Amino acid sequence: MKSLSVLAAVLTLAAKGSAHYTWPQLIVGGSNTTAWQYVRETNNWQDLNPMVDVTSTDVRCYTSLESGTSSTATVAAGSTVGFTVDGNPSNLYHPGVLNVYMAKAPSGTDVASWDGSGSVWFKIYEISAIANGVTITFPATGLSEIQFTIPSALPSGQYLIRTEHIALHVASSYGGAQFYIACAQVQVTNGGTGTPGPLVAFPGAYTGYEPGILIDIYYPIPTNYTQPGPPVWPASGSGGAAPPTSTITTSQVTSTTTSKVTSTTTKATSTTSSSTGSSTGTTVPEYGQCGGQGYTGSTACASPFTCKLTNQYYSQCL
Ligand SMILES: *[C@@H]1O[C@H](CO)[C@@H](O)[C@H](O)[C@H]1NC(C)=O
Ligand SMILES: *[C@@H]1O[C@H](CO)[C@@H](O)[C@H](O)[C@H]1NC(C)=O
Ligand SMILES: [Cu+2]
Repeated sequence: MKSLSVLAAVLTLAAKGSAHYTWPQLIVGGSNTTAWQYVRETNNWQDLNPMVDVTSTDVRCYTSLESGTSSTATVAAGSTVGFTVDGNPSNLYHPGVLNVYMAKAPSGTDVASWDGSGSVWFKIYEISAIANGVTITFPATGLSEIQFTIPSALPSGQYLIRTEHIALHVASSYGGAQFYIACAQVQVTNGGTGTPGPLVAFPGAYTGYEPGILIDIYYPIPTNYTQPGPPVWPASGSGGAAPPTSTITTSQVTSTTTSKVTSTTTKATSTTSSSTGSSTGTTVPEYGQCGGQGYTGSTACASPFTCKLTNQYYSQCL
């Protein structure tokens, strides 16, 4: 097992440098604003790499290496704002889930000079995963932008908006989940009288061991998915943010039972072979599955990628 986790770590490193992305533009009033105008420039603005250490201060806004100043956009409570995705390619390429948090700058503090520390963050939007033990799907995957509503009950004032895509393609070992993060500065006008919450801190909100962060999305296919972080504020149905889509379970009892039997059987017949699939003549794209116990698809990777062992259940074209 030790060698497997070391290997997984090596593969995680090897996966850097391609298919990564940033969140440079705030979308206000339906229009893209200038890159890094309202969004604080993140450490990865050039190399596009994710951050993976949820205990680091960088899990807040990912700006420890940058000191660029950003402007503060004016947005009305109840209006729609968003972020664009830039990268290679310019969309949320990896399978993963999305969260958007906000935090209010203390009164008397200009949000432009506020670091977002403390238990101040509440979630206003999320796009979860849908799992039923047969398939797991990630509706955020492939989006080139996201848009969400500033809750109309949100009090007026200055806030940070933090967007986060958690990519889960190599998340089966601790530290494997990839966090693509950015924070924008906004002045919310025409606000309401709500009390946002629950409040969490970054770092602090995640340990990295949550079932939705430390997860093998490939084998066995999860029977359910638990979105990381607190519930969306305000709760679905009370106006404001779009309804959350977390924790959708189909035939949970049956799937769970089947899954347990399957994994017991698998353990009993454990093998070190990585690829038991048979080639079907088609090629597998980058990051696609190309082997693993029970896999019957193509084992040939599209050029220039090669099939690399992640664990006994999963090999991937990298
Ligand atoms: C805004 O940026 C997104 C993502 O890059 C792009 O898909 C969209 O076409 C842009 N919209 C406009 C109006 O330029
Ligand atoms: C699925 O649900 C079970 C039972 O509530 C839980 O223990 C497990 O962590 C969940 N799995 C995921 C991936 O959220
Ligand atoms: Cu990537």
